Amino acid sequence: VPEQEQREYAQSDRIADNAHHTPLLALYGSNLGTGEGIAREVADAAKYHGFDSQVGALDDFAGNLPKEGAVVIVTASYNGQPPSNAKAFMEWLENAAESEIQGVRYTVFGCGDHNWASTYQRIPRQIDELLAAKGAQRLLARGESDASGDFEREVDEWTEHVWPDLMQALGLPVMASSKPKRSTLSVEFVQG
Ligand code: FMN
Repeated sequence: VPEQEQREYAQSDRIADNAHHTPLLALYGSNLGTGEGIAREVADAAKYHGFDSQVGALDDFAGNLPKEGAVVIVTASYNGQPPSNAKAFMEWLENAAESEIQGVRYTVFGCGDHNWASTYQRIPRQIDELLAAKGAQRLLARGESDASGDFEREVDEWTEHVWPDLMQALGLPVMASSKPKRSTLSVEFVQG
């Protein structure tokens, strides 16, 4: 077996050994694909960190947020309103009973643009605040990126910190090498 293949085998073997199978649901509210791309990367990277992950649009989980594992929500805003695949989710969340929300463990990452000054990050902020107010457990403080700012750096920094921070918040052992191959992540991001 060539040395390269041996190394790859050892690598995937180590990942499988470390799998803890905690469920992780990455949800997006996205019209143009930025938030969806980030959520898909989160779901991919989650597998590397031993989670069982799934990805979906916020609207597909209106009334159905899981209370096991973690929920990572990535969303944009459009003139202060939810993206089209997050409208039903927002409506549900605004009216949801605490019993529907209690037990959910989550964190939010917002995609915004400071040129919409009065409604900058409005939807990620509202989701973060409504979930906390109704009794969900905020695992990590909300992150944000600004399409008219240093967008890529903000996304990269968040992506790098989210795994050790999330795993610590969930009481999971943080892997010695908890950094995914960053080159893979950024290649996927550019193409996504
Ligand atoms: N960003 C904000 O923070 N607040 C806004 O109110 C807001 N309104 C927008 C309205 C329009 C018509 C457009 C094109 C963008 C707006 N943005 C706003 C910026 C988007 O949320 C941002 O570009 C985001 O990255 C888009 O994500 P998506 O590609 O997942 O849809």
